[in-house]
Amino acid sequence: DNFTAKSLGDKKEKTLAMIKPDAVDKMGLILDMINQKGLLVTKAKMVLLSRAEAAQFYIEHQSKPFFNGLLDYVTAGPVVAMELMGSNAIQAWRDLIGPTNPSDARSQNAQSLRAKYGTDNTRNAAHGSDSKESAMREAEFFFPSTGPARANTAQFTNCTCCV
Ligand code: IDP
Repeated sequence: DNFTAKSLGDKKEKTLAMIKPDAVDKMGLILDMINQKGLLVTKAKMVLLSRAEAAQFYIEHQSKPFFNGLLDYVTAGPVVAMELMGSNAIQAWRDLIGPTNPSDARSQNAQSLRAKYGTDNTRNAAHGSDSKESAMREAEFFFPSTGPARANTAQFTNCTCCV
């Protein structure tokens, strides 16, 4: 049995990915990119964030000049939040999405998600946690481990990664 929790080691790293409203119609293509990268989608949900929820999610940016525009953007339609798991999942997903600004993304690697589906510095198609701490906070934001929201949330129980 090679596929035990122990042998998986850092393959068990988790990150929080979010497909932003303007890229939700590309969800199938994005899931293909995730599969190709060898990452597992271990939780997923589509949600329309309230402005207050979006402000909470992006609290670290509350004093930035782009904060209000960012909230307008991420509340303009539903987002798809996913917990991804795999080897160095945080960096692997950030590599897949590319740099914040889609024009930088296009000049670095035309295949990245932001290069393909991003429009400008704000409307850049996707979010990815930037550290283990933010991954934990952001996964807890969308997929709380306690409370009533748990009741109708499916668990990825058949996966030996998730023991
Ligand atoms: P990241 O999403 O690449 O980690 P952050 O600096 O954490 O980038 O910024 C969060 C989000 O805020 C970005 O993804 C983008 O949507 C928006 N944003 C960041 N910098 C700017 C900017 O200079 N102008 C407008 N929007 C920005």
